Amino acid sequence: MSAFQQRVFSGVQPTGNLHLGNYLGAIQKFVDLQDNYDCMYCVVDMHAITVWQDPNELRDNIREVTAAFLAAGIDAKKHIVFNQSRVPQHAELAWVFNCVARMGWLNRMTQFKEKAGKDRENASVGLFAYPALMAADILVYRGTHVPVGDDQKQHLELARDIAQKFNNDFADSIAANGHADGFFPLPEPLITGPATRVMSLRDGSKKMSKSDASDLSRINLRDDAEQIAAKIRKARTDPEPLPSEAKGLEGRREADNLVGIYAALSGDSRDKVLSEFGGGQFSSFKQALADLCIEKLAPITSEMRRMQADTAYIDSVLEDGGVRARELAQGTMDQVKDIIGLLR
Ligand code: AQP
Repeated sequence: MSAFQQRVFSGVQPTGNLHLGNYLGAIQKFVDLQDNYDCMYCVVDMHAITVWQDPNELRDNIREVTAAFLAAGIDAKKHIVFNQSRVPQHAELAWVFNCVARMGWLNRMTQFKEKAGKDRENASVGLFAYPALMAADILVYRGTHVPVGDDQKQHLELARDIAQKFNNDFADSIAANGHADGFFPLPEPLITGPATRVMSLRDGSKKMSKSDASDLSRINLRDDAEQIAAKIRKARTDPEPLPSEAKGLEGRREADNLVGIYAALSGDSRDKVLSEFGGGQFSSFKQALADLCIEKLAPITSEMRRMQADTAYIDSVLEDGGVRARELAQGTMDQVKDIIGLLR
């Protein structure tokens, strides 16, 4: 039996173009976890500003992600939905973690290398320190489970390393403060199901991403039925018919991606999907995929649009969530200060 109360934490950045990858890799799982865990779902706006954001667009995007959470079925009364910057303890704990994490650890983060590109000298310090803030996001609530897409695996491992090093560095003080099993849990990534890394519809070697210059590469949660159908029709494939078993998808990245998307949307395995579509041509499979995608996304996207028009309601959800999150976060920060020897 773990000494830590189980708690789910995860976040989505309000950087525009929320897409099917964000939905299948993260938001859909957030919804499923609600029945079995206490959950905190955060619009991570302080992560967004590690890259410059237009202030008006940022405000809209924060509300859009919140609307997506609610429209997908997250219960903000039973669980906690809030935006990160309302809870200053995230930044406070991130500073402590900046002092625990090692330069070498952060230097290994592939996301920083990809996002900073060749011009590393010109990247923000925030972009480099991003994983320490992410560790703080989770651990300021002593979160134990983190549903994320596959791209966040390395950051989650870093969060575990930071938690472990904090527990080791301050072991005596932690014990003296009454914690027999360390102060921070080692948060577990929940990376499960057939769509942990949804790939670009134009290039099966790149993940579907908000910042891809080609809008055809992704299905946006803002897209209407016609746009979804057109993007799936134009999605890259190969000339072979679909295999009848999942192992036949090996080395066929684009086919694997489309079958994975179908499986995640229908709640079936790749094998089950291929038992229906194996041997067939892509054209009929794409039609079925477009229909399924529209059937699953249309109710969410129309509810999102309705909610986004009611900014007062969205803002009230975030405010209420912020109050409840701050109370929990302050409890952790008080203990962290006692453990590390800061007077309060
Ligand atoms: N393609 C994806 N497949 C599966 N899961 C994905 N996620 C993102 N892309 C995919 C998951 O969605 C959650 C929220 O992601 P985020 O907004 O915090 O940041 P991100 O990973 O940087 O998103 P993008 O779309 O890839 O943005 P850019 O273009 O800025 O790099 C996370 O759980 C993530 O794993």
